[in-house]
Amino acid sequence: MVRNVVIFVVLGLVSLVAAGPATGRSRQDIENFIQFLEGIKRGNANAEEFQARKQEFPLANDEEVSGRFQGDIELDDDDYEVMLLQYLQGRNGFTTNFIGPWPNNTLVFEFADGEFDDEHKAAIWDAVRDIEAHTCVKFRYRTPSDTVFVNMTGEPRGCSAQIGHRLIRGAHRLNLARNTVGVGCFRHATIVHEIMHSLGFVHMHTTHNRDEYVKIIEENITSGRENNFRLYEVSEVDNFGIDYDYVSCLHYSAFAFSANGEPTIVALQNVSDMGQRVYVTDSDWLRINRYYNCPGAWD
Ligand SMILES: *[C@@H]1O[C@H](CO)[C@@H](O)[C@H](O)[C@H]1NC(C)=O
Ligand SMILES: *[C@@H]1O[C@H](CO)[C@@H](O)[C@H](O)[C@H]1NC(C)=O
Ligand SMILES: *[C@@H]1O[C@H](CO)[C@@H](O)[C@H](O)[C@H]1NC(C)=O
Ligand SMILES: CC(=O)N[C@H]1CO[C@H](CO)[C@@H](O)[C@@H]1O
Ligand SMILES: [Zn+2]
Repeated sequence: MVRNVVIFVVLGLVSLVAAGPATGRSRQDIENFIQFLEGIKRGNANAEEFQARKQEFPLANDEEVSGRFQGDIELDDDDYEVMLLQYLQGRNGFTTNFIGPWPNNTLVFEFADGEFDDEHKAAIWDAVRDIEAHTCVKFRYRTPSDTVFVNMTGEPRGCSAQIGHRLIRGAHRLNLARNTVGVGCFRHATIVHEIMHSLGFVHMHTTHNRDEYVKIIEENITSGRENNFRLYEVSEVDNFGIDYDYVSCLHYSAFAFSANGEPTIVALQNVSDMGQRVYVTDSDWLRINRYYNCPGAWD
């Protein structure tokens, strides 16, 4: 079904592309890109696929092996079309169908029925309270009249979330594969990482000036995963005047999408802990405070 939708888009665009400037994309390139899109739309099909990916990349964080865009970003249906259109036009094929902050600095959420036990819920509340303690963002549990909210689920397919607030989504997705608290998707900084996606943030290593800070080792990236390292342009993401943060909970690990167990991201400065998920940094909190215009955030 997914394939049909995408193929339909391709057919619809063929005349447009033929009429436009040469794109330099071969038929094979386009087919590979469509496969990439289908893959990230589907994600891991089930727990087995997630576990297999984890075994294949034992040094990666769980959110890096969740099978979505950049590992853990769930795109909206129209994003895939935008990406393909861009790709056919010879551009990156990269979406920024953004999507704003939550109104009133308030993220509304609920736990989907039967997805989490009390321990999981407590761990998620801990992350929520930690964000509230360090920023002016508030969280509110969904009431029956709320139609726009984050629907938190625990499917065993990985960790993932949609970026930011978008009215037409209604129920926004955020998934944390059930695990022992402190492990996998249930590490504190990973829960904060996913909620930061819901609040509107993308990955640190995709910001426009990242090449000044890290080197991406193309030859070590799994074939077909190169798109996960594409950069957002200056017009698309804002660093809010905050320095690049190697230890941000939104920075990927050195081994993300490695084809061979060798690094794909190498820091250009002497840093330890890149890709850590043990703590949330001051600059992570500051980013939230500045995006949400919290009092004092720009002092
Ligand atoms: C934002 O706050 C105002 C005033 O308290 C309220 O009327 C409005 O419904 C709130 N909007 C949302 C989306 O919560
Ligand atoms: C939340 O997600 C679960 C799992 O996909 C789904 O069954 C449920 O209907 C969703 N809840 C809402 C209110 O959309
Ligand atoms: C890099 O940092 C480590 C740990 O702080 C230190 O031991 C090492 O000397 C540093 N290396 C360089 C080249 O600065
Ligand atoms: C297998 C492979 O291609 N490994 C490469 C990973 O990247 C480093 C740094 O460029 C190369 O030295 C390895 O050959
Ligand atoms: Zn992520």
